[in-house]
Amino acid sequence: MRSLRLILGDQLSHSVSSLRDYDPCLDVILMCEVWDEVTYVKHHKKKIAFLFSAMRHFAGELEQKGYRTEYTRLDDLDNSGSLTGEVQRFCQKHHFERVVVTHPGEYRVLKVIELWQSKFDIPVEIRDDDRFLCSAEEFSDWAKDRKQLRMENFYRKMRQKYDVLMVGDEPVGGCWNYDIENRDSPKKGLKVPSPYMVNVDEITRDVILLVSEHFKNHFGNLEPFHFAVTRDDALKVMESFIEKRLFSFGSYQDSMIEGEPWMFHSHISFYLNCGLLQPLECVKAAEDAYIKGRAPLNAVEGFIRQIIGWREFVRGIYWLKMPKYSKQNFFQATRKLPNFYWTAKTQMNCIRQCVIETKQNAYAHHIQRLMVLGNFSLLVGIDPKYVHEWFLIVYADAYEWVELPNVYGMTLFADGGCLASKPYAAGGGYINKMSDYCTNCHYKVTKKNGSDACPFNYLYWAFLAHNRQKLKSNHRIGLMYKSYDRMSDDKKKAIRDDSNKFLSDIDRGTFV
Ligand code: FAD
Ligand code: DLZ
Ligand code: SF4
Repeated sequence: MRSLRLILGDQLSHSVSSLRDYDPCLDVILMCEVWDEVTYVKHHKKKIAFLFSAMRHFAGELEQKGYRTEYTRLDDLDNSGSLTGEVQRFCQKHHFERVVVTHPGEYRVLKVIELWQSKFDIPVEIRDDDRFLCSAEEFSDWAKDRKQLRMENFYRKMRQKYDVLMVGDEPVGGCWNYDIENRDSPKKGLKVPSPYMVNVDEITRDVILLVSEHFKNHFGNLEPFHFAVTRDDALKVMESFIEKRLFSFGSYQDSMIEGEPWMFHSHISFYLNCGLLQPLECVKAAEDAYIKGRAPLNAVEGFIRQIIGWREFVRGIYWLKMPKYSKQNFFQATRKLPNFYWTAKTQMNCIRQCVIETKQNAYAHHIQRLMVLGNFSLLVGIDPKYVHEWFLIVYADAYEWVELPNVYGMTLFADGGCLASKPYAAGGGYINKMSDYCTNCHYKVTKKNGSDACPFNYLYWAFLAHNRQKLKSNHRIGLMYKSYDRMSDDKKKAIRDDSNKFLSDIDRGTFV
């Protein structure tokens, strides 16, 4: 059957299900750069350049392998500007008998694709995305009849299923989770290896030019650009992580150092999420390093948990709960996102550093996202839809299936505890323990109240007090209310006053 095989921008895997049973005599592959996908939110310039360059390289590889490939460039004159428009155009051009596509990563795109069958009067086959380690059906089976969905239980099941770090039915080392060993503060003078950098080639140079011409008003710096844009280079990034960073990944997983955006993290989310790397090969490479004695268990287990645990778990939640998931707002937060999330113009050094690095790299590591940028938006009550939009725009690894549950579930508790057991709220003490940001800050992290006190300190208590009815029965937060209740009335008033002033300055746009 003469088939149009559509490959989306995050489906850049030679093993992708839409390519299976490709008929070289009849079929054509379609990949397209389209205005709608680039602008439905105004993605970071580096994210667009990364994806377009990776798409162009992938299309080149397909052609070299002998696949007939149609590739629409953003500035092609006949580009209709949307996925729907491009599929329609090519269906007319080649008279296909069906469209084959792998299940998209976003609910929004799925709804668009589901309209094609009736719109174009042609069968549309949506195939499972089996590049993930747990299908939506398997996750839904696991979730069925459970009172609570917790990553830890899911993770253990995945360890067993894929026989990773197991001795028979037991976890290697006797424990499933070594998180307790993964909370070192950054030591003074800690040497962080520089990240693996790929040189820009002609294809990437063209794309950088294209993005700089068309998307001037999008957030972010295009250069320097050193992401991998091919599978070969993505593999090198992964190998370099295993060799140079994995050893310390566990210990410094939660640490932040000013001027060290990459720390001991792997920087592979860009490649995993667009299909250049596969999750199991990364997991196996880390396990192998442990077996060969090249990395300790706390680091290897921690890394593997992120991939077969968190990554699959958040995807499971996304497909289980959409579309209602994106409408939730447990704390009924309504505030707008402060402008300094775009400009970095704030005297709160932790936020300034994280925004500067995000703008430069389209990357920030997990604790910067969760405990600085996310924590602040939780404490001040920013409407989840604005936080979601920001996180989807600014990171080169952001697609809704992974970004939304991390923002709504893990960071903002907007889902009321479906994904996480408690809100990740923290005062300045946490940021001070895990980073050196406070040393260069205008505010004093040791001061709890007053105009020069660290805002996280009073905002934390004000957040708890304000949401008491909703949180008091949460056993992981309950203890904090005991501490709050022991405070004097004067102290509570100071927290309220500082917080109210801060929030009204934020609302007026006068806070820096
Ligand atoms: P490492 O720290 O080296 O971890 C290894 C891999 O584990 C990552 O590449 C990623 O694939 C996976 N992983 C780790 N944590 C998570 C997690 N919480 N959820 C899913 N996968 C995880 N990750 C994205 O891939 N895309 C996003 O849009 C995204 N948005 C986030 C938004 C917020 C508010 C928060 C708190 C987290 C978000 N994450 C997101 C998860 C995590 O921060 C990133 O996966 C990680 O920072 C990517 O950097 P890395 O590859 O160096 O990760
Ligand atoms: C994120 C993105 C961007 C910026 N551009 C394109 C594009 O031009 N063509 C395309 O096929 N995909 C693009 N994507 C990814 C999609 O917006 C979408 O996030 C994924 O395909 C998941 O459904
Ligand atoms: Fe951030 Fe507070 Fe530390 Fe300043 S003092 S860097 S605002 S935690």
